[in-house]
Amino acid sequence: MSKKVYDVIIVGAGFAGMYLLHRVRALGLSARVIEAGSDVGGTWYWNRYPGARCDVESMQYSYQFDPELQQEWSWSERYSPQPEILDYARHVAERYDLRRDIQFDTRIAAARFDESAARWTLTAEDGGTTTARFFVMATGCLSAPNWPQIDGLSSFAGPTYHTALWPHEPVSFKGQRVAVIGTGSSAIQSIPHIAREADHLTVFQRTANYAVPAHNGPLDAKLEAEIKAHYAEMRARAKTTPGGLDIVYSKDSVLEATPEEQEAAFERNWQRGGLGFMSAFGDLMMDRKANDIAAEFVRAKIRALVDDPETAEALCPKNIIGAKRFCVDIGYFETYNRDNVTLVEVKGRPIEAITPTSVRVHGRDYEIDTLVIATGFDAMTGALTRVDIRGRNGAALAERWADGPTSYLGLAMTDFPNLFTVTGPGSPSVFSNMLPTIEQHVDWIAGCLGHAKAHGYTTIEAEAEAEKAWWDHHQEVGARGLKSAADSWYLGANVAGKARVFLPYYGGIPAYFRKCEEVVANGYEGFAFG
Ligand code: NA7
Repeated sequence: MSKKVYDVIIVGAGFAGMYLLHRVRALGLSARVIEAGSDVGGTWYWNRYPGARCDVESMQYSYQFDPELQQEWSWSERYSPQPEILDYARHVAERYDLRRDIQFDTRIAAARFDESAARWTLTAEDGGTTTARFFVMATGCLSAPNWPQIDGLSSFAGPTYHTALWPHEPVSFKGQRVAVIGTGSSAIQSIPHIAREADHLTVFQRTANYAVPAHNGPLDAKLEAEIKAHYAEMRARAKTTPGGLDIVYSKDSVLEATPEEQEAAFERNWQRGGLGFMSAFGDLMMDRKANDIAAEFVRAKIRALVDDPETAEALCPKNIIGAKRFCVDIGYFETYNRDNVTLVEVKGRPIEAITPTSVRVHGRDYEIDTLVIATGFDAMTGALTRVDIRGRNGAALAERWADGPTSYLGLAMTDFPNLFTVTGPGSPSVFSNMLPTIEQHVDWIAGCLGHAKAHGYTTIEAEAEAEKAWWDHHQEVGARGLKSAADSWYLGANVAGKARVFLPYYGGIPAYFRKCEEVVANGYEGFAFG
């Protein structure tokens, strides 16, 4: 690596890292992006399993910082498939000439803050180092794969694929007996594809998940033209909603609605499809009785879609709808009507072992040729704590966060001067449409770097009191309603030994964006400059 001292090192060349590079260049700062993959795209570079696609509608899952970019790009489907989103990322890299400042195939292992020089030095796995004044982890919320702890996993003799680390070469399931472990979003997207190709597919399900149909199809040209004619208005409307999506959220109570009104509202949302299903009523995530009504509507749909009543019942989630990440599916439940698909429940009787040729559950061996692991991520914190980050006085981030993270606005941490995180814990991040949220964080960070440059500051650091006050508020908001009741990755509950702490900010986009703006308006309140 180069011995030059940069103004900014950015780790990650996903949508966050790419846009930040563009912004810091405009400030006249020198920057280097370091990326573990061989190309741009972040999550869309790694998650290339069959059926991978965005479950936010394409017209909303795109950059808005450049009106020309937003006008010139056309999506082919209502929900973009992964290869098309990756093409979009590559187009952005070309259009803004980003690649010349990105170093690919380099995974950062450690970062040290040198207090006397007020600089960060990053060390890659290959031993190379890069030094800069400022350091930004643009490493994504869902990028550190979570491997299940199952005896014998590494002894399996056939190919093993993790959905988050899918090979770049084509994978064929023809003539194979395949096992999928997990039934989260990645599994729900990939299972219909694998089932169509494999000889036999066995799905090992620990927790059934709620999914609403995508009703995907070619993007309606008239709709595209209409949105493009009023893109700015749509983006502005989206910023007034809790999740940053242009969806109308009802304030009505489901408990006060008649059964006919309930059915009509849920059916309307079911037919529209997608993540907006829970917008039908205002109290679905506040009251268990209200939530049960929505849950029962989806269970009835699952029972109608799946022929075998026993399988249908096993596929019916019994937990709070919307507490775990909602899924959007294309033919998922119908897949269980195929003769070559078997569902095996492993709730309360975990997978005992993986042998060289089988998955063993309750003393029975399910013989397989190929194993697909769809067990998700060490979400929100994993990509940050897997790098050995040492701040002031050698403070180690992973140690500091052993009992759960703390952060000021999901942007910065006390004792880690000049380090920013994009969509870090304590920011709305995964509770929102990620691309606009990334842009808001990048804009904020770029603004802060510009402020430091203009005033000749060499250090910026979150103040302990401000960080604590924000974190306390964030935890208090997270405990409201039903979101915190489930064992979800939003709380770190999916990773063995991980502290159970509410991670994404649940106060909604408008309140969060307002807070970030107020901090700036008050002279970067809660930050100390040196
Ligand atoms: P998720 O949503 O975390 O799903 C992981 C799945 O794997 C989930 O069904 C888990 O069951 C299951 N799991 C995890 N460990 C095991 C073991 N040991 N045995 C059986 N089953 C297991 O990850 P995804 O990749 O699907 O989606 C992540 C996000 O990416 C998604 O929400 C979108 O935002 C994009 P559990 O529910 O923990 O019982």
